[in-house]
Amino acid sequence: MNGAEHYPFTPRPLPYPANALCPWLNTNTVKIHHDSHYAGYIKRLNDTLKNYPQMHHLPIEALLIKQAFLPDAVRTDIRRFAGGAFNHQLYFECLTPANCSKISPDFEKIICSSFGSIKAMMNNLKSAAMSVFGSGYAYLTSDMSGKMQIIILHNQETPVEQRLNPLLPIDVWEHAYYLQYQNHRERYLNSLMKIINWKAVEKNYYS
Ligand code: MN3
Repeated sequence: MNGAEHYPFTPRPLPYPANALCPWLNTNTVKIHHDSHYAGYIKRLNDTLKNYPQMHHLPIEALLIKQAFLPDAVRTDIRRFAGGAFNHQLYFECLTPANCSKISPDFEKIICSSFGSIKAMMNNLKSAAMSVFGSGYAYLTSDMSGKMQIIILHNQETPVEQRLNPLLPIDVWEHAYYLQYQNHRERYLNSLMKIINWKAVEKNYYS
């Protein structure tokens, strides 16, 4: 996250063309998810913050961490919209065209020390994502000691609220896949695993 970003927030552009993830995620699915859902969270976050100049210097992550100190009237909205903005920025950054999806040998060692193998990590991530009931995420995270763990979050909750380092969000809100996969969440997940930007996930691990 770029700490210099603050109100009024602007949506970050996709880090690749909207058709770059085809056929695993088709152009319309990516475009609508980014331009409508993600950008909508940014807009609603700005609308919520408009009359609260005392929060205009805060980056998204700080808004999430400082929730307890926020005015009661806007706390829930900020949690939802800042959370939605945060999770989506990370989601789009963590995807890449399939030919660029590769885990480095160094990062593989770290993954193996937490999960035993890459395969076990991917299987755990997929089954966590399958088990989310309603809207939410399966999230690859790491704790203060660097150990990775997979958690399930509902709606637009974020790992930073639990003081966990967010590495990779798997968005299983229906808006993330319904257009292309309808109710076949597992097919979406199988496709998503082919287009994970592991270089970005590794960068998140060290940041
Ligand atoms: Mn989404």
